[in-house]
Amino acid sequence: MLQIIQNANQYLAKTAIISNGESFAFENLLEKSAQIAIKLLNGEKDLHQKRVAFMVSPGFEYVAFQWGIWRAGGVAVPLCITYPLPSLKYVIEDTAAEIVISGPEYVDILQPLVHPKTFIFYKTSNFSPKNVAESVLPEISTDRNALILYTSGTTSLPKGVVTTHDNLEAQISTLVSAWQWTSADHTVCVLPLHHVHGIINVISCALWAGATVEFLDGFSPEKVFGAFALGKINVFMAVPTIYFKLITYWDNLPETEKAEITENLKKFRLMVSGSAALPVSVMEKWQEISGHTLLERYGMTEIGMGISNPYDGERKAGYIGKPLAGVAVRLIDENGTIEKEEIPGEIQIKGANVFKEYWGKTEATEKAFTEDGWFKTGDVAVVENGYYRILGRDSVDIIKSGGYKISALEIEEVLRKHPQLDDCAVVGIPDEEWGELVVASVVVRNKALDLKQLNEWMRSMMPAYKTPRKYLVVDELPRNAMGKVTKNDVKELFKNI
Ligand code: MLC
Ligand code: AMP
Repeated sequence: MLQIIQNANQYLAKTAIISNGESFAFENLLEKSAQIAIKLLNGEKDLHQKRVAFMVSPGFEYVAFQWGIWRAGGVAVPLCITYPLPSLKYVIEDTAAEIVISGPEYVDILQPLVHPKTFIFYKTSNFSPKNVAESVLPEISTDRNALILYTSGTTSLPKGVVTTHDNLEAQISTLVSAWQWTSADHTVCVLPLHHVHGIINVISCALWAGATVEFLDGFSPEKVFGAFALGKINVFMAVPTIYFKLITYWDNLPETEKAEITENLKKFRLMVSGSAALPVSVMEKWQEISGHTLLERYGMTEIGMGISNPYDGERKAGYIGKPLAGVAVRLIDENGTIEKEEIPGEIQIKGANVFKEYWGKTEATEKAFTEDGWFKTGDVAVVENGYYRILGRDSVDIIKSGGYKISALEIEEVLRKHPQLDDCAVVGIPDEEWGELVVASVVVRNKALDLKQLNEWMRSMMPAYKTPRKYLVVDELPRNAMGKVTKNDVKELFKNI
C-alpha cells in the first residue's frame, strides 16, 4: 500500500481536510478515494499507469481524486483550473490522457475536447458512493509513475515532468522531517494545485503527517487573514508575491486590526517562502508584522525541494540555505569543474527526489542530466559560509512571475501566431510585487493595431499569468551582429515606461 495511504489509516478519525465549510476525516478521504478508484478501474484490475487528467477545484474532492487515481494504478495529471482551452488541449494531448475528469464548473470548457475516440470523460458528480473493500484495489509498486506536472523551460512548449511514487515519497518524507510536521499541525492551502509547491509541500506533507489542510476559495489577503483569525492554522507556505500582497494589505489596516493580526501570527509554528527569490525587504517587513523569520527554501518541479534554510538554526536573509537530507547538491562552472565555497556555478542535484523523465521527450531528458546522472537545474548559485545564495538563471528566456515559471519562448510562439505581428521579443523585467513582470516588445504590421485587443487575444490563448503585462511597439527589435535578438537590450527598452 502506498505510504501516504498507510499513514492515513493511522489517523482515521482526525480531520484531514476542511473545504467549503465542511470537515472531512482521514477515513472519509480513504473511503472516497477508494470509491473513485473502483469507478476508474471500471472492472479492470489495475489502470497500469494510464494517464488520468483531472480538472477539479482545490478542496476535498481534488485530493480524493488524486488519491483515487493513484490507488487505481493511474498517473495523476492535474489540469490548471484557469487554463484556457488551448493549454488544456496541449496537456491532454501531450500526456495522451486516457481518462479525463471534470468538476461541474469545468465541463463547459472541456466539452469541445470530448470525443469518444480520444478519452473516457467523467464528471465528478458521476462518482456515486459504493462501499469498497481495500483488497479489491491493486498493489502499487513505488517505482511506477505517479504524477505528471507541466513546467516551462527553454523549449517553446511546456514539458511534462514525470515523478514516480518513490520520488514523491522521498520529496515528502524529507520535508516532513526537515520542517518537523506533526499530526498536530494545521495548514491552509492558497496555492494552485498543478505545481509542486501546493501539491507536495502543502497538501502531501500535511496529510502524510496526519495534519489538517484547510482550503480557501482562491487567494486574497482578506480570506487569508480571516482564516488566520480563527486561531487554528499554525503552518503557512506561500510564494514571495503572496507575502508582498499580505504586507500591503496589512499596511493599510487600522492599528487595532494590525495588532490583532500580529497577535495571531505570533502563535504560528512555521512560515515558509519559496518558488522565487524572497526579497530581503519582504522578509524583514514580515518579521516586523509576525515576529517570524520566514524559512526560505529552493525547489523545482523536477526535484521537489533541494535546499532549505534550517528549521532550527539561523535562517539567513537572501540565502536559500543548505542541502536537505538525502539530496546531493554540487555547483559546476562552465568548464565542468566542481566549485568550492565562494565560486559561482550551476546547481546540480542527485537523489531519490529527482524526477524520472520528461514525458515523451527522451532527448530533453538526456540533455537535462550530466553523464554521471546529476540533474542540471539551470540555476546559478554560490556558497557562502555554508549557505547557498541564488545568483540567477543561465537562461534569460525563463521568467519567474508570482512564483510561476514562464517561458519567454512559449509566449513568443503564441504572439507570432497573431496575424498583425511581424516580430516579437518577450522578457521578464524586475518587479517588487511579482518578482518579474512579463513584457513584450512587438513589431506590428499595421500601426493601428489595438493593443487592448491583442491582450485579450493573448488571454484567450494562454493562462493569464503567462500573458504579457506591457506591450511596447517598436520598429525593429535590437539584434547583435549575428542577427540574434539581444534580450538584455529589450529589457532596457522597458526601463523608461
Ligand atoms: C496575475 N496578475 C498578474 C500576474 N498574475 N499581474 C502581473 N504579473 C502576474 N504574474 C494580475 C491578474 O491579471 C489580475 O489583474 C490580478 O493580478 C489578479 O489576478 P489573480 O490571478 O486573481 O491573482 P492572484 O489570485 O492575486 O494571484 C497571485 C498569486 C498567484 C501570487 C496568488 O500568482 C499564485 O498563486 N502564484 C503561485 C504560483 C505557484 O504556486 N508557483 C509554484 C510553482 S512550483 P486583472 O487586471 O487582470 O484583474 C515551484 C517550485 C518551488 O516553483 O520551488 O516551489
Ligand atoms: P518550477 O519549474 O516552476 O518548479 O520553478 C523552479 C524554479 O524556481 C527554480 O529553478 C528556481 O529558478 C526558482 N526558485 C525556486 N525557489 C527559489 C528561491 N527560494 N529563490 C530563488 N529562486 C527559486
